[in-house]
Amino acid sequence: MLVEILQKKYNKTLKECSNEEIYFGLLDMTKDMAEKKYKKDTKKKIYYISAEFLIGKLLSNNLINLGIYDEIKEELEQNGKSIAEVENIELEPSLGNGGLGRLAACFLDSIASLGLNGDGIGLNYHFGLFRQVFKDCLQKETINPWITDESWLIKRDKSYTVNFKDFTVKSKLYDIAVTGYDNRTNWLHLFDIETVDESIVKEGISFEKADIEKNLTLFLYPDDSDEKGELLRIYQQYFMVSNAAQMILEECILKGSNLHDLYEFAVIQINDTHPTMVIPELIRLLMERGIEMDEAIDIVSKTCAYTNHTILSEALEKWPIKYLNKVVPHLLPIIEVLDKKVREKFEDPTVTIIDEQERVHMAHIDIHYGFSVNGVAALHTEILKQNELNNFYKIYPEKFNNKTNGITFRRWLMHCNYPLTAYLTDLIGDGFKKDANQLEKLLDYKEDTNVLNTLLDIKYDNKKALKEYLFKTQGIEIDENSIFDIQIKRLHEYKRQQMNALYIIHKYLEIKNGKKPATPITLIFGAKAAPAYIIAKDIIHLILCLQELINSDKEVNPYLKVVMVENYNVTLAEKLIPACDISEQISLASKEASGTGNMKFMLNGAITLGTMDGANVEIAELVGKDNIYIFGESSEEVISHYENRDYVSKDYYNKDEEIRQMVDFIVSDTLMNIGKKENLERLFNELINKDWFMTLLDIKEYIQKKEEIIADYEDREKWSKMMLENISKAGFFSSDRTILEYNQDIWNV
Ligand code: 73E
Repeated sequence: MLVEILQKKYNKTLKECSNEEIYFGLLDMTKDMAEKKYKKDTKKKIYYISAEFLIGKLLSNNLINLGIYDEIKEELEQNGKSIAEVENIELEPSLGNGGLGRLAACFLDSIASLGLNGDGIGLNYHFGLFRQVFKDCLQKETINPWITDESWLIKRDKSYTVNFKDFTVKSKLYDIAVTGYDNRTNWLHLFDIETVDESIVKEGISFEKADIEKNLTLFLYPDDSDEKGELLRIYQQYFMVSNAAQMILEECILKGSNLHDLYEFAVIQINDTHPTMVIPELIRLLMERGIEMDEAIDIVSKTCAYTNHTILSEALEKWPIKYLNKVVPHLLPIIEVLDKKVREKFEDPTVTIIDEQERVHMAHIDIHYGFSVNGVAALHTEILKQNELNNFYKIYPEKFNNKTNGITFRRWLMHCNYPLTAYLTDLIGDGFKKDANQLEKLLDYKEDTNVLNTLLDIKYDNKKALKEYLFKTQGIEIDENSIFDIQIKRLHEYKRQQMNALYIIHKYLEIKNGKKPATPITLIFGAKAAPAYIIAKDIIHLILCLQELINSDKEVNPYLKVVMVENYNVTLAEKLIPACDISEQISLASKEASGTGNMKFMLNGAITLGTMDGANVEIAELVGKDNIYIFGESSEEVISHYENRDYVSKDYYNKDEEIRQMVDFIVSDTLMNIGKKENLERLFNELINKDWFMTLLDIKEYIQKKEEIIADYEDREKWSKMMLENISKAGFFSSDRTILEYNQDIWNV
């Protein structure tokens, strides 16, 4: 079929086509096949609204899900072509920044793969999240264009009118097919406007924030450190949800809803608070269509469910009424009624929607006016119930439920780790591809030396593949015989990349003093820092300075190497994860709601070094304490430090010589000669005077545990057994399991 498409499109044979032509041929073919697998709407449908969908490249994923990957791979090989090179042509859509967006993408995959009728709704950001480049050991931001003339986007003939206070826009809709694995096709609906003007972006990623008609869908999370930036965020959110609400009502009416029964036709999952305005917007639209306000509120409350992804207070959105009035004044009368009703029913001032500072608490709207509130891992949900949202839990215990996150094994095993998938299929059959729990069959081989050795061999080959990829794409050289210790995630103080950096200093000083590790260690980082997050950027600066120092020190570099990959994204994650030995999951306990990287690493046979936080807790329960390396204070202890305000980083610094040595090194002449005084000093001061996320609290135990895991790496048999245990128990973290739970407890479609 591909041959015919290429013949028709380019008048060439497969052999004669360039990789680019083959890519575009496959694109046409796949889009066509996917469209044919679309099934008519069922009565009730899931709408997953999210500001982010970090979908990654789609070609291989779609070929796998359509069941033609092997066939195409072979056909290309027979004609002297490589699927990997064809894949390189595709640009990664940049529609998300981290776990929340990647989760949304995994969920869409599972919804379709389970044959459920459910679509995603979001925005078509032209430049998405910025592209990260390093210059002088600093992160710089540039645009990240990903939309080409021919792409996965399908332009639809659909448009809605969205009214803002001062002007009106007409939306246009693009769809991307979401192919289920051996199952139906659903859609990711991405809204955009015609008037966006890419040329207004000047140096880096700066642009005129006030010109909304030109910039509305240019960037994901434009810098919101000033008022204009915050207003733009509100414009984006309202544009997203107004389109969503109009589309949902239209579809439901078409299926026969009289709108009084909307909740029998639609369930809306609100992914964090970014889409919260869908609640007042739907109420408004129902009232426009003649439904009384009280009933409209009731209908919407039975239709919407909310997922909370974080307890970090800075991430819980609170929009000033003043700003909402500038953008969407027509929503305020509704929000005021929602607030009034809460005040009539409850005396507790902490559960109101509008606070004394005239700010609207978006999460409070979701909790009062949605029927379900879920956290994303067992510990996280407990913390929501007992601490962060306790006052709400006391009012609505029945609304709270846990849905431990998951990942799609199609992308995070079958696609990214072809050799392991093939080997597992040989050993235990391919049942695990649809029923991830069958990975447990691997446990039958836990004493089988042959199997254990093969797992080690596959890991080694993946390390070599990563080495080649990094050399080719980033000019970075690494040694496949070293231990690959990897920390890849958004850069944030609570994730404590700075603690890992302090470990590097510790190891560097040790090697300088003549204590050399048995096997060389390669520490790999990948992380983008939000453009306005100064300390996060300083941490990147520190890591890049250490990279430069260590990699050019002949005494140290045979034993230690530091690599920070540029522009970390899904494509890089797919190469890094299968090659990893040690998975760094070292957040301050209580702060990482779940984590999903931790699951991807485990599935690919990496061993976790982590705190009892987020889904690490569930990983530890599943694999048992002999197959994971846990350190650090517990979430209860950490929460009590915050309550009692009794953590003083300076005390840790003063009383411990070793800690002092590591921290002081940040501002040593050695590093100052490489890096920038301002950045290094700022980070140093932050660590000793504030350290809000308690790096120094756990650093000693961290170093100790890390030495232990590194020492255990030498025992190859023990290590491969741990790998096998981790792979076998990863089935629980399939997003198919998560989605079945969402459907059973929340959606009921
Ligand atoms: O622990 C992760 C979690 O695995 C959490 O930090 C992340 O969501 C993942 C999926 O559940 C998350 N991202 C955000 N909040 N939590 C967030 C908040 C504001 C803007 C962008 C992302």
